[in-house]
Amino acid sequence: MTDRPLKDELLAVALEAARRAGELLRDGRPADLGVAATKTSSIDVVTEMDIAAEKLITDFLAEERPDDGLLGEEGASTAGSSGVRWVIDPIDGTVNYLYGLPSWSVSIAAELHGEAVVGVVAAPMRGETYHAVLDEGAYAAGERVRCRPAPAFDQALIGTGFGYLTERRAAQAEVVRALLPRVRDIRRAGSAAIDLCDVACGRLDGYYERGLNPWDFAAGALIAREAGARTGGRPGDPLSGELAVAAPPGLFEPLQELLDNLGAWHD
Ligand code: LIP
Repeated sequence: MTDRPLKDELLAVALEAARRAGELLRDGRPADLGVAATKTSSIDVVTEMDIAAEKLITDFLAEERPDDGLLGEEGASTAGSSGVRWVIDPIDGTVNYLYGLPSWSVSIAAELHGEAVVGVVAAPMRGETYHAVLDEGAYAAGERVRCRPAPAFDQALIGTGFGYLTERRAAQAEVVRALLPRVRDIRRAGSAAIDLCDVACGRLDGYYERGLNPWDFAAGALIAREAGARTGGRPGDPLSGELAVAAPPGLFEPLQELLDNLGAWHD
């Protein structure tokens, strides 16, 4: 059990870090923003703003909570000694940010002994910040949110995303091809953290993706669960890079089963 003062402190620190990074990214985006580097492929890009935002966040966290561990998409990695580890995606939806599309976010989660206890996702271009504290519900712009009740499967609006490697993208395309005729529609918005928060807010009925990293889902998955959604991977497995599924009970189970049968968990 996480004590009250610690929960309150972790939430306040995460909200302020996300606010500061979101402000930098929204107001400081260079008009001529380009690709600073690539990672797993030529389309897996990093900008100077990803790096700057992660530095802003990690410097702030080091001031506020110097004994905590860090794991960030752009390289932050320290063990810490407090039992708290911050899991940071400074820009989730980097390609959207690079192109000037609005669907990007700052995702910050605090884990205590490996369990996410606080999650914050700031979506500056939406003017919204989503947050959750373990066992205390999910909030969007300060208002309590709940996921939609499960619709009939063929009425479900499902979000997803794709990786950066050609072989994986080809396999993911086959899964979408099989799924699309069975559901209301598919949305591919480009930020896993926002997709998970959209499940929490009832703006998507469900979401799935293969190939996410911990920083993509750590905060958003907690927010989705605290809004009443189930999250997981293959049947019986937790949500992971192998497969991430999030949806309200009643939709989660048939979606998870179909995705497993379609091989959404492998390339
Ligand atoms: C992104 C994810 C998104 C996925 C993209 C990319 P990034 O994270 O949030 O769901 O479909 O391919 O991985 O790289 O922008 O932090």
